[in-house]
Amino acid sequence: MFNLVLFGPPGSGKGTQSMHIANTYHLQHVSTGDLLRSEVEGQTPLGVEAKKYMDQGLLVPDEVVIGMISSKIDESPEARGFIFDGFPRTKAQAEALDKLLEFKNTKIDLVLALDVPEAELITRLIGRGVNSGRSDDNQEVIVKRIKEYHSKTEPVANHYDAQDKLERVKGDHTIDETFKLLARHIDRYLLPV
Ligand code: B4P
Repeated sequence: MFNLVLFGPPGSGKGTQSMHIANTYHLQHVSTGDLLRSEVEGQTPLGVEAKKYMDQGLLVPDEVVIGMISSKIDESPEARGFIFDGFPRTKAQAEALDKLLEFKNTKIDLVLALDVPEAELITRLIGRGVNSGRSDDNQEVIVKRIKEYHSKTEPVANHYDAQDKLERVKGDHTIDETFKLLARHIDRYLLPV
């Protein structure tokens, strides 16, 4: 089994690249953003709670997200591996994921961190907001999400750097060019299917 974390600030292209990677390498795509949005859409108790945080550009509490991930992994026992998109986003989530995977006799193999300048992130997210209707893609909330990233999520990179699993990739190229840069790292572990 091969497990990959795609890491980066809001709008760095985690969701976009994860889909390509999941298709190319036959990995199970797990996006906490998508899972949370589907709970919000279904107006489940979890979704109603999560929406309060997401609409303000804040991270959803760790225990909510960690529980969701555990059941998602259990749904695909035959998977070739997982690509975690937007998770872990705090040190507590990273530690919980390490424990969870150890319990399932597996581990994170590689963490690819997308680097994109802040001005480009804001342009992309405002652009996405025009079409997506996402309530967290407006300038005021985007600025809060980037602030939340710097204070709570950036330290997760150190967690994986200390385990010698972190590779940084420039993510301000076109979608195809960025994918090629990411694939170079993945190819060292796994062949496309
Ligand atoms: P997410 O859904 O994870 O979304 P994101 O970080 O905003 O976007 P991503 O990096 O995936 O960018 P994308 O590919 O879409 O999070 C949303 C919210 O959910 C969080 O703020 C938080 O509240 C909550 N949440 C999620 N996970 C959580 C967790 N683990 N713990 C707590 N809370 C959590 O790309 C953005 C745009 O750029 C798109 O329009 C795309 O088309 C464009 N784009 C991508 N690559 C490009 C390129 N190379 N060139 C030009 N444009 C590009």
